[in-house]
Amino acid sequence: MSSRKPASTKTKSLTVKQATLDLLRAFGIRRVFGNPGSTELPFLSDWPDDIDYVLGLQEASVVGMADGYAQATRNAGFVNLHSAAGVGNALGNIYTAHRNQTPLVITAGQQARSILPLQAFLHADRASEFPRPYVKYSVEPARAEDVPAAIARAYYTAMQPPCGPTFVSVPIDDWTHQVAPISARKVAREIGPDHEAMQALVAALAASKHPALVVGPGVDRAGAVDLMVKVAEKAKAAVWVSPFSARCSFPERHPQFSGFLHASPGQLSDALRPYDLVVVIGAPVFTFHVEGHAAIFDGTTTIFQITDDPDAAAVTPAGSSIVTTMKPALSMLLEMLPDTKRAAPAGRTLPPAPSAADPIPVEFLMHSLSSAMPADAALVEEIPSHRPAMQKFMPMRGQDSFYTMASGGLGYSLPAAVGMALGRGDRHTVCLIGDGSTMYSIQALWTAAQRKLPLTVVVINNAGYGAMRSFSQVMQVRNVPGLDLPDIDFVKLAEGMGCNAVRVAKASELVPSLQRSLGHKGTSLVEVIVDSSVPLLYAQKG
Ligand SMILES: Cc1ncc(C[n+]2csc(CCOP(=O)(O)OP(=O)(O)O)c2C)c(N)n1
Ligand SMILES: [Mg+2]
Repeated sequence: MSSRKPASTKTKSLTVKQATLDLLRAFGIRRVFGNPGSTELPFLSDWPDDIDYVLGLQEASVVGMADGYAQATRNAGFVNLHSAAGVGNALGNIYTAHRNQTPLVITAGQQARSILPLQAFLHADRASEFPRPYVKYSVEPARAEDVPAAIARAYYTAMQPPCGPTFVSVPIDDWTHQVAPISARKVAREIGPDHEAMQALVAALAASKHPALVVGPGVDRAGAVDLMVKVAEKAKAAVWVSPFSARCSFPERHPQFSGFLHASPGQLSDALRPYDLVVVIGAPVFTFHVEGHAAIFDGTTTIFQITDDPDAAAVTPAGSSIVTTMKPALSMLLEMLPDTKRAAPAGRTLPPAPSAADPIPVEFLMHSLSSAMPADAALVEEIPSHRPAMQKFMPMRGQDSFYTMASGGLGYSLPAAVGMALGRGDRHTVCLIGDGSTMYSIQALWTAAQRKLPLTVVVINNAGYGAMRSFSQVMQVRNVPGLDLPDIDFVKLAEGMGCNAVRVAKASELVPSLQRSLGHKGTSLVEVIVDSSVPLLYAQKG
């Protein structure tokens, strides 16, 4: 028998709520993102001055903002939602946080334990199951006293690579229970690579005639872009971006930067055909969006993967995977790589600047925005049909410069940009977003305007779901309803929520409007009416 005292005899000196707030402070969490309801009131009562409650007006925006903020600050975002309905509204962006590998601790209110058996108003049935499978840990603690430890566990689990959201459902009457304080602990998160596996990778790189590195969001997420550049330069390898990379992990003006891989098995295989060795770093092998033959897996190309995600390693169809966090792996690679006599590969050639025209060509908008943005600005993007144009005309800087969602779920980037702006201090944030995408979580603008966040939202208005028009062509389907979005006035919507806003329909007005908006101290929106013709996505050339 253990001689330890049973837990119930420990000193009980504070409430579940105080213990939770103390944990947040110890974890360096100074903001809580939420939308309140009756089941959360005991948590929110007498709110302390040192923790900022960030109000979002719909739960998709709440979670999107927390995600952007967590990415900007590299600490878990803390979220407080309202029972089943609040979690339901949030689910799309919880899925996105899972795909983004963003650490979030999501709490939700629950009805009082005593009336749960009566299926009371606002109760959540099987609350911990609702956000699964997109949370790494999910619980409604068995006892009120277990809530702070559950929140601590949710934090450590969310922050451990592969990072992601976790969930704790808290009955309304738990917050006022007495509990023993719990201390925050240090949990080291880097995991080093297997030495033998790294030796095999180094040998393959040394023997390769034409190696390619395929970099994905994991590198930028780990703050390892500078290391990545050193490895690429030492290896004299071509550098490609993994399909749908949600962050920029390599400077896109670097001479070895070769371009973006398509999420099409055929096109990706064609692009990688010249290389005898492909090393995928911080990305899945590979994220596809359309069907096709992945000749890359036929056995002629040697494939290695460096990933912090054991699941990503497990689903990889070919080659060798090394499960490790990025910094130890890239440092070891840099140390072990021998100098090479290979000639450095020639990177991509950037196209000439596009010309102004009316209606405004999207390419001209991209180029103008890229030139007008301050050097330290970050871009948060959700422009499904215009990504190829952005990739051509807006070369990103590198570390912490570019964000989008890894999920494909719209309604992420506007609130994420608001959270990003909140986490980036004085440095400007730009959200580049389609008219359709803007409408999914439009109320995030209100939070930004209230707080006068340094954020410029550029809405590309092509009066519709351009990507769906384009996809209809790719899939050869006709007469699809629901793709046109006429008569949305983004200036009025933004002004109605307290933002500065302007509409631009003439190329001659574009640059001055962008400059004014980027210089504005606070949140502003520029609606740009563009040529509504759509590029053919997954076209063989382009
Ligand atoms: C939550 C969600 N609903 C629907 C879709 C399907 N979808 C993909 S792209 C797209 C159109 C987006 O329109 P817009 O933001 O205007 O960009 P455009 O395609 O015109 O460039 C839609 C509806 C999605 N990806 N996510
Ligand atoms: Mg559109």
